Amino acid sequence: MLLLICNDSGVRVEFNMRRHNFLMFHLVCLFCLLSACKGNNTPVFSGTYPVILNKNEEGGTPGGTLLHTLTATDADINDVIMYSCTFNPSDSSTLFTISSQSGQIYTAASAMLDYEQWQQHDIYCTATDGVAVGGPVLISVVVQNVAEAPYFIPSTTVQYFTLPESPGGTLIGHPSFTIGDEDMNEVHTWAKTGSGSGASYIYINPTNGTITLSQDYDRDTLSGTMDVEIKVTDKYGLSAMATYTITFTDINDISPVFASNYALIAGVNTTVNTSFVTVSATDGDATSPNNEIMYSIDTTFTGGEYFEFNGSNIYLRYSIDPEYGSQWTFRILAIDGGSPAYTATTTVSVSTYSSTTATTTTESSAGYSWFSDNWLNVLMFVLAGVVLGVLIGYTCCMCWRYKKYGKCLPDKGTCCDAERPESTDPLVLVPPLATTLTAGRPFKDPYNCTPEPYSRMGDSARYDDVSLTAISPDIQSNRSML
Ligand SMILES: *[C@@H]1O[C@H](CO)[C@@H](O)[C@H](O)[C@H]1NC(C)=O
Ligand SMILES: *[C@@H]1O[C@H](CO)[C@@H](O)[C@H](O)[C@H]1NC(C)=O
Ligand SMILES: *[C@@H]1O[C@H](CO)[C@@H](O)[C@H](O)[C@H]1NC(C)=O
Ligand SMILES: *[C@@H]1O[C@H](CO)[C@@H](O)[C@H](O)[C@H]1NC(C)=O
Ligand SMILES: [Ca+2]
Ligand SMILES: [Ca+2]
Ligand SMILES: [Ca+2]
Ligand SMILES: [Ca+2]
Repeated sequence: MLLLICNDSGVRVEFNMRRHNFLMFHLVCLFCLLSACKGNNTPVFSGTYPVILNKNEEGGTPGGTLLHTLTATDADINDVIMYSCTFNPSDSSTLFTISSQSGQIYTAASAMLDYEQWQQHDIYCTATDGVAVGGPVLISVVVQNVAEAPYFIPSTTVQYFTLPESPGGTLIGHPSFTIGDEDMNEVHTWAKTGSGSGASYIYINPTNGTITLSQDYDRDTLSGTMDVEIKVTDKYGLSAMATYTITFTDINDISPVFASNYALIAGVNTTVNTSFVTVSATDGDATSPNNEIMYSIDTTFTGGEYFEFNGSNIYLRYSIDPEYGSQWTFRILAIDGGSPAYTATTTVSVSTYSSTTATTTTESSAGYSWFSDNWLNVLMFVLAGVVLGVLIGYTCCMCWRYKKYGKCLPDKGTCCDAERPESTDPLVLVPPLATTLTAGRPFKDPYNCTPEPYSRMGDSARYDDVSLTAISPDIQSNRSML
């Protein structure tokens, strides 16, 4: 009887055999030695496990990085040890490369650790000599988060917006990108960087990036294009920037304005078929057609057949015949090209005067006056005023005299009696006059007024001082008249 015991320490054979079985014994022993029953050692991992590796995600741990080298030993010197690993999660297998012979564990060349996807990869590895298996041991790769900047999808640096000139508060529009960010639980904040010509015109909602006008934008006074740089920042302070270029289009929000009403003077000799006035209006809008003006005439007025309107020019159609009127008033309309259109009107008054030339005048707010422009007119006006004043004064004087003396003009020779003071002294004449008068001395009349009898006498004579002691009847009658 043969008893074959195979165990780790070798082969022990106990037998109680018969000789004829001896050959059989040898064959069996040979078989045991050559095959399963030979003595074998199991590979043993050296080092301490589990191994925990903290590795940064993404670029923090580039592809091909050596993470760990497995080392197992086998007492059987000739045994070749092969390593193999399994992964938890199983998808992690694509992230790592294991060299089965060297036991080196690398990150895969084309893959990256991603904290946001898996925070930990457990790698269980065994070593085998082909018969016995050592392990498993655990290598844990713990992925560390790395802050990543937000980015625009699609990638962009400039955004364009177009909108009509608008009041403050108007929504400007939505950028054509969305924000991407690899980090978990991100919070993004929007802001202007402050650069760009339009920084003061834009409000950006800090939580969702909506942009609105912070104040009125008047295309009619501003250039129509502005830039504003915006920035979106994540909770780690990482940011992305883009420039918004905003274009404002002109809308028809301003009416045409006539400089003035027109007061015109047209004469019978004003040339027919030749413009005698050109009306003009302005429109404050920035662009065509909002600021283009078409003029037209409102023909619903009497005498309209006289006037032709072409472009902005007014013509006489026929020579003015004063028999058919001397005063016309009509309206000229200025209509801009916007949609809807705005209209302004001005009044044109035409009156006739008899002159060989037509004069046009405008009643403008600047206070232009044809009259004061002409110094000759002013001079004539002043002279006329002086003459009128003199006439009025003279008339008043006459009236006063009439009221006081009962007649306008004094009698001849008594012109100054009115001014003679009321004398209490008697007028003394000393006769005989003729004897005391001496030639060569002027006759001195204290009232500068010679009574008629004496003035007649003194026409050709010269007198010395005269004392009149006798009052002639003529003089007395004069005095009583006063
Ligand atoms: C952004 O937020 C403001 C105020 O909270 C809101 O009025 C607006 O509609 C939001 N915009 C978007 C695009 O969600
Ligand atoms: C003015 O023009 C009209 C039409 O254009 C013409 O019939 C008329 O003879 C012209 N008159 C003068 C005075 O030129
Ligand atoms: C109006 O003006 C245009 C150009 O100024 C001229 O060609 C046209 O003959 C005028 N029409 C009339 C009716 O005067
Ligand atoms: C118009 O002109 C003619 C000659 O050109 C002249 O004889 C006539 O007096 C003028 N008429 C008036 C009202 O000025
Ligand atoms: Ca981020
Ligand atoms: Ca991250
Ligand atoms: Ca306009
Ligand atoms: Ca406008």
